[in-house]
Amino acid sequence: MTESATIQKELDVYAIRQQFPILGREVKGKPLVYFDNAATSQKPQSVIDALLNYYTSFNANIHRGIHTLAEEATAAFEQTRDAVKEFIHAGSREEIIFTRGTTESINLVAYTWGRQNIKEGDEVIISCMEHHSNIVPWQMLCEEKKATVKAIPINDNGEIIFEEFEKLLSQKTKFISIVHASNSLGTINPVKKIIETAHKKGIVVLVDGAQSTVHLDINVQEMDCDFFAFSSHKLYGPTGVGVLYGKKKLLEAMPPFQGGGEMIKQVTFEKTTYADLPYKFEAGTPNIADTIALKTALDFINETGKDKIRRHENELLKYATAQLEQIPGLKIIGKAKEKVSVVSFVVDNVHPQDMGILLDNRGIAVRTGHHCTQPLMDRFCIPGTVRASFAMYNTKEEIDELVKGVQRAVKMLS
Ligand code: 7TS
Repeated sequence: MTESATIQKELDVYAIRQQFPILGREVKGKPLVYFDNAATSQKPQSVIDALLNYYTSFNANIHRGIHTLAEEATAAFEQTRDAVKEFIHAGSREEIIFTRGTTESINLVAYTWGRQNIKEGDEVIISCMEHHSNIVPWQMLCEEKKATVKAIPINDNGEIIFEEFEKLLSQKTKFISIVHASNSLGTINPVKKIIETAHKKGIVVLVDGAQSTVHLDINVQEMDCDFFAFSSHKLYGPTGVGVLYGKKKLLEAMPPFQGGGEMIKQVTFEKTTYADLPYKFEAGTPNIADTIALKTALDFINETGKDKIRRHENELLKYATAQLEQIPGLKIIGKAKEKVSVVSFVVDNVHPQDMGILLDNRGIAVRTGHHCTQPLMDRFCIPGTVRASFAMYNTKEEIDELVKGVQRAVKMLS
């Protein structure tokens, strides 16, 4: 038995596939090959059942009712907070704030910590490979405050140039917001080293974990980040839920994000006092059903085993890279030493969108375009890429289909 066969057996990818009902469907008369996992992952039956179970058995608003349904819903909602705390190894459950997703988590920090702490002339550092959701909130903040956003350059492999990062740091630097794993390149950034360097200068750091949380072990205490943001829907969980982790001391000192119910201690027309953490940042009725089902998704990942998943995904990444690289005229964008399972590529004389359409005709779902990282595309002087991103349920046979599809498309289009 080959090494790769052993690894596949270890994960039992075919048993896993059985748990994702959508993988049984056809697209354009062909079995679906779903390679758009960096955009959103598919959901296992247990997550779908958790949603159904909530609405059929204990739908109620949380934190306010004393009746049985409200108590059950509140308990389930709060269990997800505990599960998230364990999943990212946070120090306390008060540091886990539920949001709508990574985008809202980053905006929350920009609007609260940012508005409170960024002053005229200050600098916020991001990198060249950020998703727009980790660029635009900082631009909006800096425009308001007459501060500046600066971007860390990257090399041709798509890796941060650390010396250039160090050169950007000055007395003016107040905040760094950096992606852990790039959605367009797959690059895993050395966030621990960045944080260590930043903290020596008293700079606060947010890590965008939208792409890393599903692939890597996350330990926010070991990483020592000040904030960490991610989305449930890229983690086999439902859409509409995200998490902001923040160090308690920072969260306590921050003003609330939105005002409303749930986030208050007492309201009078003269003065309102705010709720304790984490509720200070959770105004209004939250996304109860999807938050509850997020725990089921985390359980699913834990039961499958993150180590096993990572080994399998690394195998897929290696295999896809090697196969695709053999296609004449194809160039992989993003060749960092440390990568998550994302392969982005361009082909001479072939527009990514045309490639995407032809692959879809064969039932293969890839992402094409700039992937909400326009400055990164500018860095590589390309309009966009074709991106295949792999999850635990993908197989080498599916990659073979992709390679065949790309080869055919190249013949037709170039
Ligand atoms: N940060 C990164 C690194 C991302 O990849 C994404 C979404 C976000 C932030 C925003 O996450 P959201 O859940 O709030 O939307 N990335 C992608 C993608 O690559 N294709 O579609 C969405």
